[in-house]
Amino acid sequence: MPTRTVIEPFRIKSVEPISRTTQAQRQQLLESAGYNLFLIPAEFILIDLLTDSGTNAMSTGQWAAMMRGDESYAGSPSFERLQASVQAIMGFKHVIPTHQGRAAERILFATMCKQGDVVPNNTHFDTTRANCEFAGAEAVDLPVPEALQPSILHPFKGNMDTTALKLLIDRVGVDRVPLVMLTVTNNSGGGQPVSMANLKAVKAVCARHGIPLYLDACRFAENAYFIKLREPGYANRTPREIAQEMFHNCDGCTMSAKKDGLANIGGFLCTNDDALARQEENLLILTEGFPTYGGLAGRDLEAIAVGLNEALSEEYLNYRITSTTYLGSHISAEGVPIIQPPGGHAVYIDARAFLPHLSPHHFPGVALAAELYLEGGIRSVEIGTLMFGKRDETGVERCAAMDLLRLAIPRRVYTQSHIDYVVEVILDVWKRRDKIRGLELIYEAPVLRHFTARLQPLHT
Ligand code: P61
Repeated sequence: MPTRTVIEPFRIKSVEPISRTTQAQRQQLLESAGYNLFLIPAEFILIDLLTDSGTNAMSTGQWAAMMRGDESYAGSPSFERLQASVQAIMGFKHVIPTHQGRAAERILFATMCKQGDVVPNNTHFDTTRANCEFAGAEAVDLPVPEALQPSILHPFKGNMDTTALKLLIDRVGVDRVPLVMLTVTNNSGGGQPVSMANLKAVKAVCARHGIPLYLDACRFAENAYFIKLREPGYANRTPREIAQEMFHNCDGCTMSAKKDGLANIGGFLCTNDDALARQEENLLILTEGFPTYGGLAGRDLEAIAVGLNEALSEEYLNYRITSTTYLGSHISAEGVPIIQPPGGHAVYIDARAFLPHLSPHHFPGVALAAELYLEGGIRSVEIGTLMFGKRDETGVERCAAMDLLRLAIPRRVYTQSHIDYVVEVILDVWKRRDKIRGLELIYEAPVLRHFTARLQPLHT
């Protein structure tokens, strides 16, 4: 078979205009947004790579399914279809719908954790960490050492350090570890996958201590496809079979359907534990809604039921992973430092290496995000000291382990020429990188500060 271009496995039926701005307008917009791209209105963004969450383009199959969404308050058949889809892939006994991933996290941690508990994860994403801490537990990240070295190649940089997990459980005592989580793929660590072998090794440690293992399953299909591509023994298995095996080794999951659910909103929480499920449903009723809709419209449940299956299509996953790699390899070929290899849903630029003249205290990831916007109207997100840094008791900033700039690719939204444009803009900024100034904070909220923070350029 000749090697041909991997094409987008869809054609475009409905288009959404995107608007250009001038550099002078963008400079003004940046200043009035306090150099925080979350605060720039979307109409002034040309290519939006802020997130792959909820920004997916839905298929004709999903739109058609939405039309049969049943909006009954209780016992909607749309919920039954969602439940059937989830159970066919994930196999869990209880499926509890929520309005998005973080609602599932809040209910999970509120039910399972108490003050002083410890929750290990390969790397908690920010909402997961915040919800865990809000429940009084300590969120501990246990990535493998390779995960913290952006330039080295490793097929499964999302893996958890199982030795560190055993040591942690021995140190704090099994009674303080109500669950262990694995984030697939590991978003904060570069969209890197977890291998099946690592997942099973983590499960074995958990099982020895009677601790349940939960997946933060947002990008489970992309993780399954990486296992197919990279892990010996899986090349001839379908992504669906691999996903089934992943979930079979777990006791529950949280899910944001805004990622590999290919929907624009929604999520769910799963467990095999009857008593826990009852408590979780009671909490759901208090704040989200009745257990057959959980804060979603019936049509949303339908979109997710179809989307979960589409996300496991091998042709779709091949296109998805190839197009993310395309962006990563074109910028890294010119010297731009990225987390290697490129992730599933995003390319992560190592902002500290891109801007070595900036101290991490001056937010190199945020400064680089501002420059990409100024240069070409591209919106990205910092995953670094603004998102994860913390002040100690004396008010001194403790920087994050890495300062990354994430270019997240919405699913089925942009074409190859959009991505070529992104490459050109990044390379133009790369050429003038030594002129880029750092930033200082002028406002920060007490939690999840990156959403609303305001910054200004440092005076030189
Ligand atoms: C994202 F700037 N992710 O990556 P929800 N777990 C994991 C996620 O990636 C995740 C959630 C749980 C987002 C959206 C986002 O500061 C930010 O449905 C691995 O968004 O509640 C979400 O799922 C939560 C972007 C979230 C951010 C927080 O872009």
